[in-house]
Amino acid sequence: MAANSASPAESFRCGAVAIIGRPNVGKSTLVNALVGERISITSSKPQTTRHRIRAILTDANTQFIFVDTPGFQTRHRSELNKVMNQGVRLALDEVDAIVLVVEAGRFDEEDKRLLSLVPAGIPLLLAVSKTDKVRRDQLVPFLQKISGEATFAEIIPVSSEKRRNLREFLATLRRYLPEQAAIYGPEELTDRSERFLAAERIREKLFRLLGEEVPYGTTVVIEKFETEGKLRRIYASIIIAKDSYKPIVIGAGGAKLKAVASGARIDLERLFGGKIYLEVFVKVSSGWTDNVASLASLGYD
Ligand SMILES: Nc1nc2c(ncn2[C@@H]2O[C@H](COP(=O)(O)OP(=O)(O)O)[C@@H](O)[C@H]2O)c(=O)[nH]1
Ligand SMILES: [Mg+2]
Repeated sequence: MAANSASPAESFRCGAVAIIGRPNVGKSTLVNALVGERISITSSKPQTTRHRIRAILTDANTQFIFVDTPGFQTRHRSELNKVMNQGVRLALDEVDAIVLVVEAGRFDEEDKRLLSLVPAGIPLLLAVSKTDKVRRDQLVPFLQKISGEATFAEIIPVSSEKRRNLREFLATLRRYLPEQAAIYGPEELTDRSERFLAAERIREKLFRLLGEEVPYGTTVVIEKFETEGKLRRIYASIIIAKDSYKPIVIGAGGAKLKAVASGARIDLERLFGGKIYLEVFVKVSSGWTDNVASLASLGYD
């Protein structure tokens, strides 16, 4: 993908860019739209993303390393949320630029609080997301208003859904990256393993297919991941915090669990480019979201 119009003779740039913003503003959707693959999971529910994840876009003269972060968590006061908030802070320490994402037409106290966490000395760009949801005559005054809220190096309105302004976004961002050789190979899309991506994709289906509360008390671990030529055999457990979630996750006649597994399988076959055999089990681990030891063993760092 030609991300910008710089000539090939220009020196190569490579850098890491943290994508931050309150839950649900469209950070993961933006990262996926930029790299052209669904690396990071998304849903209409806040706090879908729980881990820092790098998604990499390499073209002829730039390597962008996007660090998608969980939004800064305010909704549930659990150990899990504490761990996720630490993750956002850590992400900010190791990047060349920071992109704060806000939703077109909305800038409130929560966004302001995030702004106050941004370290000085790193270029801060503002991406105004979901511009397809507002009228142009509403967008312009919003952009004017928001430019007074902080010193943004750039303000770029985008729509991930309509792929509006994404090339311009990349071309602008490129200017803030250091001149240096690529860190990742040209084919690499993420720093995360297939195992991690598989667990995440199952978790995405739980967020998309289950009601309001249950997804926040569930996680997914991969018990076994075997590769035989182009076939991947994946055995996964859905870990639930309460016994009472079990019938909800399984559904009548197992229908819900089946929908979760087949949705994840179809996505993963596309992402990995090969057939997948997927088996999913449900296990109870009481109160795992509040237990520091469980969190560590379930892969929350
Ligand atoms: N209309 C519209 N919706 C979007 C856009 N980008 C993201 N969304 C939706 O916003 C919701 C949250 O997106 P997500 O990327 O998970 O947000 P995150 O929590 O900031 O990572 C999802 O339902 C997305 O489909 C966009 O450009 N336009
Ligand atoms: Mg996200």
